[in-house]
Amino acid sequence: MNLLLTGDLHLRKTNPRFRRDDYLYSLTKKLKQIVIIANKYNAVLLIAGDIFDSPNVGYRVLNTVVSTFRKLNNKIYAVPGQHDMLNHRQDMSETPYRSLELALKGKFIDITGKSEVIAKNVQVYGASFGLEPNKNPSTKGFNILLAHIPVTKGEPPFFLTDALSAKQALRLYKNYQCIVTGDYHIPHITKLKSKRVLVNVGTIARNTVSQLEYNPHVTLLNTTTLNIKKIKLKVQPAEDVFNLDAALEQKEKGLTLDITGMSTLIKQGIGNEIDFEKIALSMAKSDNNINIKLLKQVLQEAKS
Ligand SMILES: [Mn+2]
Repeated sequence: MNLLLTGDLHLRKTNPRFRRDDYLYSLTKKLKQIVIIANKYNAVLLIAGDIFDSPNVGYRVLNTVVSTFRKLNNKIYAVPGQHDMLNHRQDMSETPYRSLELALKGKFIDITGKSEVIAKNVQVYGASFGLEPNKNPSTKGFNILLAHIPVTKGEPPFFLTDALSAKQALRLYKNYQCIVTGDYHIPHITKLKSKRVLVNVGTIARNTVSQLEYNPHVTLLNTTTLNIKKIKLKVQPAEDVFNLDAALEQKEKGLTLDITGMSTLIKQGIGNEIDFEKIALSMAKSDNNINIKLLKQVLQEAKS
């Protein structure tokens, strides 16, 4: 059977910084492409969390997803990410994620903490953000783990304290033939000789100017042949959707520190001694909108 893998959709109606298009309209076009691709390949859609950017995205976003996903011929299996949750709580009863499940009853399956047979000898197990995935699936055959856990391609950077490398995840969840993860926004695939595979889906949305070169895609996987195909989503050129002049101006001022990223790092650092300089410089390295020279100057001045 065919599976279409995606996640980290981060649907919202407000524009991320420097985006100047109608962002929800652009996201909707991507959702429609995903539906067309899933139907073309007769695939079941797996969503590895963070469908919504926050539980407060509003009805327009919710209604857009409901009406778009209604056109899917097959089922959707999903787990919530922290962005779908209210204050990181497992109780989804006050979230658009739950409304989506109710609106698409029988079609959209929240597989958190559960498992389901989706084809002969193919089972999917789910773990939401914050829930430890089941290490011992009770079934034989092709077991799939769908989880919202941070998995990096190689060794995780120091500030992602709870992340696993793809190899670690494949070892830890060794009773799964296929592991599908969301949370870490950079997509990657690791395939072992033993015919086991990990797919970290990657985000479909370019929501920061550091992603100008990023090509959003979805991943098609056949459970029998284990063939994998990356299918690019059509997107508008970066210069049409981003206000590059404003981004450049900010870069010159050295002011585009990613505040959300910063606060996440600080939260992760609680309990340890927080080294702001290390954190800031490390973030600057991965974000080409930060003027490192200027940042160093500011840090130097702060210390003196
Ligand atoms: Mn995410």
